[in-house]
Amino acid sequence: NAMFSWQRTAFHFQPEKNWINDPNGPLFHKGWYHLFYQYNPDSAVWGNITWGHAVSTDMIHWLYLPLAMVPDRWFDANGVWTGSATLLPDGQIIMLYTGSTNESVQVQNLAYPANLSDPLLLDWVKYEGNPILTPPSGIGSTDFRDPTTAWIGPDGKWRITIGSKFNTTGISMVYTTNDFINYELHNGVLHEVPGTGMWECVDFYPVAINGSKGLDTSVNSGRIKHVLKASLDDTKLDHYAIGTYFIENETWVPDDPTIDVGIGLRYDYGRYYASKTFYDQNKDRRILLGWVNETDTETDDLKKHWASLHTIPRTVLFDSKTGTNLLQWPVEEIEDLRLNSTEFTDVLVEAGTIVPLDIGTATQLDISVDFKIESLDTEESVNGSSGCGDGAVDRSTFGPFGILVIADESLSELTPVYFRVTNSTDGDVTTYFCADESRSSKAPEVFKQVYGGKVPVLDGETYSARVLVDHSIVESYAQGGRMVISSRVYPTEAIYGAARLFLFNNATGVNVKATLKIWRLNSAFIHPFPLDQI
Ligand code: DQQ
Repeated sequence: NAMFSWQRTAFHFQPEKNWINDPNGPLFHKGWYHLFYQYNPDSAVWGNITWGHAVSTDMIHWLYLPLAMVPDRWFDANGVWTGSATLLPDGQIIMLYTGSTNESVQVQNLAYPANLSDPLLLDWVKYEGNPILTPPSGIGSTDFRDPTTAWIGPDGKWRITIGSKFNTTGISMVYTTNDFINYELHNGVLHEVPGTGMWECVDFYPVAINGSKGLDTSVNSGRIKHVLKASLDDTKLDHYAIGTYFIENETWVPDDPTIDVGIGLRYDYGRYYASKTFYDQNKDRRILLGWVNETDTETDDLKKHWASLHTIPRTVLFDSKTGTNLLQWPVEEIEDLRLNSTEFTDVLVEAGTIVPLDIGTATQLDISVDFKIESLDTEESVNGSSGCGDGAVDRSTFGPFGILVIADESLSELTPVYFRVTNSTDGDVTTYFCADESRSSKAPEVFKQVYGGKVPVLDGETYSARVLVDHSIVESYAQGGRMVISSRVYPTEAIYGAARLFLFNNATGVNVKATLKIWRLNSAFIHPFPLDQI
């Protein structure tokens, strides 16, 4: 079906057709990255949830494999829901996942590969004794899901954490186990935050305070911190916080209680949910995968026969410069898609102007841009319109300035990705990074939003962004990955060869200079694994 075919992405992971949601059980095994995912094999809306499966050697060029697990047992009859993998020191692979039972009770189940020597891990065995965990007393039967990757303590016991809620308090419970069959519930929670509601897809992992390597989930010594992430069911936002894990009493304490889980930082200030990290032992890095859903209508999704996608996998590191946030960055393998590049140096963009960037068709791009602002001398005179304001049309002294992506020649459709700097009377400079979808599509009934928030810019830094453009998704990274925004856009004019790229400066008080390197990106040609050839 060619309906809206220009909205299909070229290098983001999507199934061939139908509905996808959360990434599940990512792992690296015998030369292959494995991605499992929440998948409806029958329709472009959520339901009949099974585990789809794909492999890749670089997390970009994925190959679809047959379904890994389907809802065929009483303990997962209403869905094989989200789960995580744990690689044991002896080479075994443990897969823990949530089953929605025949009575729609959320339980945890154990599965493992039938044949570890198969690099493709095609066959999965569900443990006969499932479920291995049922909702503990005091926990609602539909508030108990998404087990994490396990980590091992000095006592030789493995731990997992599972999100839930108690009234309106979001919580994460800890279980210990020796064999992944018998578990003990720890008395007291790993963490809780009042008012944040049900915690889905909890993730918990160490990050090094210095250095550029990721850490195995069990690392708990040296100069490290622990990240706790929850996907908030009430708001559909992924919130993380950085803190310290005390294994002696199985608690985690945020560095700054005012930016605790669910009330502070987000992985992505756009459309993004149900993410999960894993430690990639192949390249010593921690990789973050996330789900981005559609913002068009369900009717359109049914017509086009597909819905949702995953972001480009991102490496995750602690930001040792700010000490307060993570850094996310597209995996280096995406750079293998780079075709020809065009460079622009110190392009002057005067206040109130738009400058076209002559790069040809602009539907698949990897953009690096640096802005220098002429001066920040005057005080900001912005009245009331702070942050991202009402979008890129909302002018103030020092912004917004940025780029217009997925724009047509006549600017009838465009998506500004931009910075806005404010300078208060007391001399505090604040920078916001934003993406404005409000003019991104002429199609009716598309949900269009202005996304964004504050991004730390340190002394001497320019305003820098990396933007990945792929037909109907724009992933924008500011200041080396301190802040990320993923947007879905549904152009009707700015499609195929009609899509263009522009610089803009809508500040009233300053000129800016932009330096860019722009690569056209190849498609990843994601397709079925040629199983008949092996
Ligand atoms: N998606 C799964 C659940 C999880 C939710 C069901 C988050 O396990 O809590 O498809 O998107």
